[in-house]
Amino acid sequence: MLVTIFINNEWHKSKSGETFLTINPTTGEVITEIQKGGKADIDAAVDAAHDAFKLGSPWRTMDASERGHLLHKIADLIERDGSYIASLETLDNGKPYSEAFSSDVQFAVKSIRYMAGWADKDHGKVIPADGNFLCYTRHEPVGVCGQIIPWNFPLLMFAWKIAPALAMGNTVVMKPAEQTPLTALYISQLTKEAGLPHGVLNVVPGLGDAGAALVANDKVNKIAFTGSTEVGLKIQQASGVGRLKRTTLELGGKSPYIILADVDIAQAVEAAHNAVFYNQGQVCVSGSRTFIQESIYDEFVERSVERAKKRIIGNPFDLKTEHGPQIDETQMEKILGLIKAGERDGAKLLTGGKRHGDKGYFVQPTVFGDVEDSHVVAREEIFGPVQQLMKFKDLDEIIDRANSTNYGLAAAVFSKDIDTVNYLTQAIKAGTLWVNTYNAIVAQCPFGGYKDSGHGREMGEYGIKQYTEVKSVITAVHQKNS
Ligand code: TXE
Repeated sequence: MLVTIFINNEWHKSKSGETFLTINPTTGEVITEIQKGGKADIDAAVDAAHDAFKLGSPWRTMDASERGHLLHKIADLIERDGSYIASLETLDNGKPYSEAFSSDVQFAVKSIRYMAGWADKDHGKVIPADGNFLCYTRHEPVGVCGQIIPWNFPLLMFAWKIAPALAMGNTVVMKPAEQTPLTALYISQLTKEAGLPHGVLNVVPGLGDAGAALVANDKVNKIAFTGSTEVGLKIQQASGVGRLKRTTLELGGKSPYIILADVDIAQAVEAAHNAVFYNQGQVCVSGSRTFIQESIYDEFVERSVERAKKRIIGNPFDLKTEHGPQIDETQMEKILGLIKAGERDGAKLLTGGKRHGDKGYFVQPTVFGDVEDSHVVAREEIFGPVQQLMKFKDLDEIIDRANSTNYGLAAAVFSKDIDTVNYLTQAIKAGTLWVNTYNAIVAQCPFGGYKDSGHGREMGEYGIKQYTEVKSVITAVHQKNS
């Protein structure tokens, strides 16, 4: 049994003595037993973060450039141990090792380095205020940040959350997803090795109740959450009980992927395939409503089915594998249930639709044709390898249909016609809009949602702003002479 609660740079057992199991989704077998953090452990972690944030503490008095330097050291250590970390991620999450190593680990490093650069560059302004005053602003850390992350990109979400918080001088209590605690725990140890002062980053693995205890704790100043819209709504409400906590929420999506008739069909089919099947479809920005202009629809459908049938599914440690298992049995059953609902609604099942094998939680790459907006598979976030192919005629029709969802996380437009592209990019409600590309998520660009996909932005300069308070300092100038 691992001692897995990280508070004040030390490892602890859960106060209740309880544990939970983390499972390898490729086999369904137990990887190890993890300490189950509950309210008492969360409260202890928050106390540690609160103490580390006190005025005059080593963290509060550290030069901003030194905070940046520490983040670079953490990135160096993740690079040093990159293949081990990628292996842990594949073991715990099931994603292909080739992607865990070349994408998740590298992008986590880039994201941390990007935020490290901001540590001593985000500063206030001197403002020409009316009257005999000197007015300037200070950008100050918000305080103790509770961060709750999901299982689809465990390492990357950990990096995305801690990097801006630490760069801006906050302290953190992190609650990783119960399905995938391993990489968060490993990186915690690396932050200690890098020299992060005690109490600045605390990590408490546990279930949803541990997340809820974090949101309820009065010493927490801000909550950053990535996960389902359902839990996001609860967090938003709980963050306003008694106190007003700042929140950033990155929630679900049902992103429209619009393909105009003028595209190179082969390229568009490949891009649409990757947009929905990447990471076994467990991506919040998954291009899960593929709209195709009617004159190319039949050919597009035929090629999409061919491509899905060729997707290489199997052991995620095999470097040829494109497609691993879903995260757990619950998610696998949810996906299979939605596929059945799609068939019941009258969508045409063109390939896949079933569990793959009888070990682990694999779902066959699945393609539905003739999907209508009213079908369940066109409305609900499936979070699995299920592509919805839908036909449209003209631009105004597709704008209405693309926007007719409560989600607004991402969208894509594929066309060679600049006027068409501009017409659509202005009209579609989404936090990220890709043109002739997909899943291009980069550290410098903000990421987040419209509508029920959340609020606030992560990454980029906008992401930094979510981790500071702005203080106006207005000083009387008694002898103004210019
Ligand atoms: O998410 P949850 P689940 C979507 C996707 C998926 C569905 C359910 O559609 O099928 O959500 O997945 C913690 N207070 N996304 O059940 O429950 C939980 O312990 C505080 C989209 O895994 O939202 C975990 O750490 N925290 C998504 C985290 O919230 C609570 C990624 C996410 O779990 C809590 C994942 C509570 N009351 C799923 N209840 C995306 N946006 O990328 C749970 N948690």
